[in-house]
Amino acid sequence: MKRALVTGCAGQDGSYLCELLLEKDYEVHGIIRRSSSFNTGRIDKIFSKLHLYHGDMTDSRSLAHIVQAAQPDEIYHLAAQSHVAVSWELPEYTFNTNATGTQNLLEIAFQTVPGVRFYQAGTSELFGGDYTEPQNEETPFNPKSPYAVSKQAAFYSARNFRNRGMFVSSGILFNHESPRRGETFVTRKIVRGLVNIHLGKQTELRLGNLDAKRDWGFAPEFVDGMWRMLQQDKPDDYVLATEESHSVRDFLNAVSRYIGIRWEKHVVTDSRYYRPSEVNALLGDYTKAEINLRWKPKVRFEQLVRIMVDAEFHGE
Ligand code: NAP
Ligand code: G4F
Repeated sequence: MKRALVTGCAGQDGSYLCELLLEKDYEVHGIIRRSSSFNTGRIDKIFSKLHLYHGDMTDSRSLAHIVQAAQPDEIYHLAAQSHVAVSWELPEYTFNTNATGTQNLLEIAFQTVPGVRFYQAGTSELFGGDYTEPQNEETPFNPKSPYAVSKQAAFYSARNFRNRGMFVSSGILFNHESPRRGETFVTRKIVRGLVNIHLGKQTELRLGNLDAKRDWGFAPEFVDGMWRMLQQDKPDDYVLATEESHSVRDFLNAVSRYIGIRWEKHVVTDSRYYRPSEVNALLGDYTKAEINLRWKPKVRFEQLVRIMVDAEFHGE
């Protein structure tokens, strides 16, 4: 039986990945954070099957203890301060968690379980959003937020450990969403807000830039891609995306059409949700993943919208 350690196992991706690994008969170890209220809602259904540890990416002693105890064959490093807008308010914490924390975890893994296979959660935010051509593994980085800077540092830490002989692969993942997406990310915020408005529980929805474009995929398919990266003969970097880009306004239109309401009557643009520097448009090219990993997304934009709206009405 293979053993996996998942950091950020209670997050959107972590929860789907733990389910996938359990289905594949892995022994799954996961790191959760101490919180004053319940923060394990996404993994409640599989809670008893997981080996859970309290830890924090800013506490390297806790990480050393956990890696030693879990003795993983594979590490999926997903824990991060993952909110781009919040990273301007918490730049130091974001860097400590995402960059220094990753460097420390890699060092600990290298010392403790040198044969481990390591997945690093990289992001399309690295590209900066000003390219007109689809972005792939060769596209230069242009990080535009404290979050993206921290993820660029983590990306190169991962590279350095690969150069030292460790099996370390980085996914450069474009946005991926699901009914488990955090409520403050734009897709879930829109779905939740418009469903609540439809049900008479909310009167308005406050949003920022409606013109930004993203390449939105379905999270369960993306965690399958992470697993595939660690099953290859050699470590490498891979873009996962859908090769379709839509604006926030398109997302509002699609949700409204499906629910049968007019968002224009309820949405208020609020400067609070604009960013000091915006990533205007992202569009990924997943050719390399399709060839090497045999990975291809099936859920397209309209279906993603339907999955999220249906779950908001009826539960997952
Ligand atoms: P998420 O839902 O925000 O989950 C992040 C997880 O990390 C949460 O469980 C969180 O704990 C945990 N965490 C945060 N700070 C931590 C710390 N200091 N120590 C330990 N754990 C900490 O994010 P996600 O969407 O699943 O994304 C997973 C990873 O992929 C992240 O690294 C993200 O940056 C990256 N990524 C995501 C996307 C996307 O579109 N979803 C795209 C590209 C890359 P709590 O549950 O207690 O908050
Ligand atoms: O949903 P978002 O907050 O996601 P963003 O910034 O693209 O980041 C997500 O995807 C990255 C991959 O590219 C991940 F690395 C990262 O961890 C995270 O998962 O915002 C999407 C777009 C932005 O352009 C933002 O300005 O939506 C725009 N937006 C407009 N109104 C809003 C809002 N975003 C949020 N969160 N809230 C709004 O009210």
